[in-house]
Amino acid sequence: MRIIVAGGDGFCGWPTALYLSKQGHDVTIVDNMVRRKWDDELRSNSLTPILSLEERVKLWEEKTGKKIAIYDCDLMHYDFLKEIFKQVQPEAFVHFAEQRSAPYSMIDREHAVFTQTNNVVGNLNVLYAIKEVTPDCHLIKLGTMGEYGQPNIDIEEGYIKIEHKGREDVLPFPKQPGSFYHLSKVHDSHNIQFACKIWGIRATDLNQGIVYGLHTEEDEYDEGLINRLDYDGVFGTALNRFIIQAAIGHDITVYGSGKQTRAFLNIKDTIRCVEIAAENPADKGEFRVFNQFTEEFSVLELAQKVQRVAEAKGLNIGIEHIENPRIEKEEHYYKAVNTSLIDLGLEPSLLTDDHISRTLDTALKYKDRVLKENVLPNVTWK
Ligand code: NAD
Ligand code: USQ
Repeated sequence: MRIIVAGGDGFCGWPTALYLSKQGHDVTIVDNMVRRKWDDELRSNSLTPILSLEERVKLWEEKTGKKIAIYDCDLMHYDFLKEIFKQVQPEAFVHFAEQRSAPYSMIDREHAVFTQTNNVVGNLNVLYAIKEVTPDCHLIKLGTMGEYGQPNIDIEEGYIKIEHKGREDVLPFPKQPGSFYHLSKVHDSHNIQFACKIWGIRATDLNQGIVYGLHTEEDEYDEGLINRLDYDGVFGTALNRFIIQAAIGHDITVYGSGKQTRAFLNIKDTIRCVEIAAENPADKGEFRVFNQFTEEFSVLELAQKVQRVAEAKGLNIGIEHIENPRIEKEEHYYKAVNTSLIDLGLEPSLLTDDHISRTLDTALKYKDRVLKENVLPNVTWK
């Protein structure tokens, strides 16, 4: 299958591109390298040293004989994007290419406006390119579980049957996102649903939970293929961040009580879910929503797991409950449905101590690269 992976230089996109290439797909990466520029802006870095995208794909070809084409293109530049669609004629477009940090979107007005413009307009351009060039192309869009927020009822996969004043309908599940970033994903979902309805586009919105992990089978070919790993207070996410904190001997930063519960999945499952979506495309005009996660944990539970695994390696790490920089519920009900991808063949890689241990070993290997001043959060919602 001819597949474009937009955002293929990023944390989810790079291992997905390698995996799909290994499976024999004809993969093209579209990315404008802006994630690397945000590191410069924030004076931060990836824990793992990463090669340039050109060097990465060259190394992949040397190791496997498989070619991945790359375009340094901003999805905001419609003419260039449309030209790429004409040249590649994609059958699937996997869309990871957005600003994905909630704290980054909450820094100030400029960052909120940038996040929503980059994400919403970029996604609209993709929808128009599909409509104008390859109307059969399946859009596989990365959304987020955070679109739903934490309602006091079970979270369904995209839609809920509502009975109201004696009538009933199946309607989009209510959205209560918790940052301007998460809101951008809600706006994207609405735009995609509308485009499916009016133009007959086929789309799958993958409402993904928090991704943890680093290694996949594909990075075993060479250390130079290693993925990026974020740890700072802006781009680092709960579990990975805690493992890196343990590696540098920093107390684990639990915001508030840590009773906040979220949906999680291993990066290996991210790539498999995208493959499953590609192999089972949505129908023409269908706006399909899958909840892409495998397990639910509270933040404190994860901190305790990391503390325990670190202790077994002789690292005594504390857990610090710091004042929550976000405005979010800390005590809440959380239960979400995630059966669609499992019904289509996903076999979850559940979180084990071994998994935490392996990521911790890599974090220990690169711990001297950590810029310690970036570990505590410095963006608040207030
Ligand atoms: P990332 O920041 O590591 O990668 C995103 C990539 O997209 C970067 O390489 C960046 O340069 C590129 N990009 C951003 N805007 C672009 C634009 N306008 N044009 C071209 N390229 C652009 O993020 P990630 O962690 O890989 O996340 C990928 C997607 O998955 C995002 O849409 C995110 O919202 C979603 N997601 C991520 C997680 C997670 O835990 N990482 C969880 C749920 C959903
Ligand atoms: N948290 C801590 N300590 C930390 C970091 C985070 O307690 O050091 C808490 C936060 O307060 C929050 C929870 O952990 O309650 C999750 O925060 P996060 O930064 O790990 O994740 P989030 O901001 O939700 O964003 C990440 C990705 C985003 C994706 C989202 C999936 O950056 O791209 O959309 O996870 S979800 O959470 O399902 O919306």
